[in-house]
Amino acid sequence: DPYADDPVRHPALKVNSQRPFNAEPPPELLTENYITPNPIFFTRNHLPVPNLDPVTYRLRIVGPRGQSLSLSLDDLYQFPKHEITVTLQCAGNRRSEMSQLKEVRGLEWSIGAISTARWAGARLCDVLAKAGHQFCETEAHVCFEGLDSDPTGTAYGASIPLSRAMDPEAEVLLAYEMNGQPLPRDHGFPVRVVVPGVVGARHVKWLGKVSVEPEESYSHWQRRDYKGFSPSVDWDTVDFDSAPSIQELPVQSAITEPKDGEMVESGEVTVKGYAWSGGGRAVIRVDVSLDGGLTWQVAELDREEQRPRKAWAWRLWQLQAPVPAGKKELNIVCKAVDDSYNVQPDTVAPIWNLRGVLSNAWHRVHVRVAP
Ligand code: MTE
Ligand code: MO
Repeated sequence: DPYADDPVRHPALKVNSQRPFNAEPPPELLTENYITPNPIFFTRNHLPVPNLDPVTYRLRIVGPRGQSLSLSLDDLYQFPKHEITVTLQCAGNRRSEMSQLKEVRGLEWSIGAISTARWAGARLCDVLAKAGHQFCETEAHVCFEGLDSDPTGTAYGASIPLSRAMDPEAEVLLAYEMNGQPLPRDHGFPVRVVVPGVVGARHVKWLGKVSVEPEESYSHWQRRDYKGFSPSVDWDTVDFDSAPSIQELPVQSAITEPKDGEMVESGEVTVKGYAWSGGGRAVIRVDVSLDGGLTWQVAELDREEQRPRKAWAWRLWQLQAPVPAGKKELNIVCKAVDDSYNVQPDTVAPIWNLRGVLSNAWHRVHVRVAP
C-alpha cells in the first residue's frame, strides 16, 4: 500500500477519498476562525504523501538557459522571509452542486474545498533572480514539480506564467511555514508553492523542482485537467487543448450556517459564510436573501485588511435578520460582488461543465422554521 505512510488526520474532516487523501472541514468549523487551523485545512492530494527528510531536502531551480541551482532548506531561509495571508481554493470546490444537475467526473466536494492560512517563505522572484533570471521572455512559464509520484514515477506538476512569478507584487512564495509552523506533511512539507489569487492546483506541494520553460507544464494536471468548457461539451467532444488552464478563479461565496435541512428558531436568524475572489480582487459586498432571491439584505463583512489588488484572502460575513412572521421555511441565498463588480451566476446550469470545476452559482440553503 503506497499510502501506508500517509500522516494521521483530524477526525472532524469530512473525507471524500481516503487514498489519495481528500477531505474538507465541516461548514460550521470552516468559518469559526478567519485563519483555518492547520489540522482542519482542506486537503487535496492526487498521490501518496512523500516522507521527506528536511536535512537532505534539496530544491532544484533550473533557469532558462539550463543553468541550475540546488537549494537546501537553510539556503531558502537566507532569502528575505515574506509572510502573507492567502486563501487557497480547489477548482472543484462546490462540485457536488454541479453533479446534482448532471453527472460530472471528480471528487464530490461540498463547500469546504477552501481554507485560509498565514504562509511564510521566500519570494519566488527573489529565488529566480538569484538563479540568474532576469525578466525578459514574455511568453515563458515557471513549471513546478512535486516530489510525490505515481507508480510510473510521474510527479505532480503545474505551471504559472513567468510574468506572475517575477512580479514582486504578485507575492508568489516558496512557503516553508503555515500559520507559524513548519508545513504539515499533507500541505507540502518541507516546501510548497503559494500563488495568491490563483487556483489551488498551481500551489505545488512537496516542491522538488522549479524551471523556467518556453511552454506551460506538460503535466496532466496542467494540460488535461483544470480547464473550463461549455455545458455542451462532453467526454466524446472535449478538446483540452482548446481551453486555457485555469489560473485566477472567479468570485465565490457560500453559506456555512445554518446548514441545509436544519431547523432554525423563529424570531431571528443568523446567517454566516465566506466570500472570496481570485486575482487579488477584493470582495466588496455580500447580498443575502431569505426568500430565494426575491428580496436582498446586505451582510456585514469582517474587518480584516484588504489591500487594493492584493486581496488574497477571503472575507467572512454574517447577517442577523428577523424571520418574517408566519414563515415556515426559508430559502437562504448568498452572492458576492468583487471590486471589478464581477458577480456570481444565479444557477448552475449555464456554468455546468464535464469536470465540475468553477462551481460558483448563488449558494442556496433551505431551512425550516421552528413553530
Ligand atoms: N501538489 C502536489 N505535489 N500534489 C498534489 O496532489 N494538489 C493540488 C495542489 N498542489 C497537489 C499539489 C491541488 S489540486 C490543490 S487544490 C492544492 O494543492 C490543495 O492544497 P492543500 O492540500 O494544502 O489544501
Ligand atoms: Mo484542486
